[in-house]
Amino acid sequence: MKCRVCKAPAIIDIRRHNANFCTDHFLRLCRDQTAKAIKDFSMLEPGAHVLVAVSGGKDSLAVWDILIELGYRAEGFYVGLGIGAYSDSSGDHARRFAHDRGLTLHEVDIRREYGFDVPHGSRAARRTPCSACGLSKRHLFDQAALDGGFDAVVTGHNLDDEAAVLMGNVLHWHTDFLARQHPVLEARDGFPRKVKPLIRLTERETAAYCVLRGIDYLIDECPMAGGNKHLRYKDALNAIERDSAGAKFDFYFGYLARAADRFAPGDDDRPGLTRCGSCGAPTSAEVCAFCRLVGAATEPQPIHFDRKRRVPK
Ligand code: Q46
Ligand code: ZN
Ligand code: ZN
Repeated sequence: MKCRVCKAPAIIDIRRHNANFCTDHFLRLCRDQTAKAIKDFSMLEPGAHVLVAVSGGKDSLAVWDILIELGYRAEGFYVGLGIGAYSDSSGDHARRFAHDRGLTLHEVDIRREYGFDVPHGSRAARRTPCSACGLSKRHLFDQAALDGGFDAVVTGHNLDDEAAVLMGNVLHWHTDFLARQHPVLEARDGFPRKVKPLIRLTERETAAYCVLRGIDYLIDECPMAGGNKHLRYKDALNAIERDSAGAKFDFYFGYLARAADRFAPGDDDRPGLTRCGSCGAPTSAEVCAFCRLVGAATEPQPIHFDRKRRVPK
């Protein structure tokens, strides 16, 4: 197996490119693919000042590393979600990455700052953990990007993530979600610009990128991801990809090129937004969804007594 570019021994094969690569040319491929996604979708101006949503996993650390290599001024933002040992470890990985490279990592701990954690707060608020978690992260990333005057929020979503979300949206014809499934969401109505520069790389490639760059990322999956249907869609897409290399790429990029326009919302379709009475974030209700979540998650819970033993159950 030889590198397509320099004919040295290759360390990875990429079937959808029908090619093998040595370490140097694979790393260059990852940077070039990211730069191409940024250029093709006009994601960022050269040297833009961006806030990377960092979880300590392979994708967020890879995109942060690649953006620095490509000359962007990238700072990280980490949200402590209070998911037991998983959160402790993810925070450690994010901090170590930033510290070793002299990069700036901003942090918010929702337990300390808002008085709840994802496992307990989601139960009290009667939401699934991923819904409470996603809502909290979106709100806090948006707020941090606006407060810090960043040009955009960057997330590490890769081709597998986007193809799996697209599959779910198409299977159930969630046309409102399809309308928003674009690698760039423009800033509007008090929301910051959001971009996904890793859409041309698979998760196998972002993992290989981290290993070859010596990036120590958190391998463990979040323990609350169990019921996540996107994992099943990823499995289904991987099964298709095994027989038909490039199918995942064609599915997602074909959608963007030939179908996404049909679902784009008109200006009249957007809900009228006001400011949250509590935090000032844009919202279509009196109080934004995050502030409602914080209220429900921190509401005192009734204690049920065991009458016989006269102790809390
Ligand atoms: S961290 Fe949060 Fe993910 Fe865990 S609770 Fe779900 S959304 S699975 S990216
Ligand atoms: Zn090579
Ligand atoms: Zn609010």
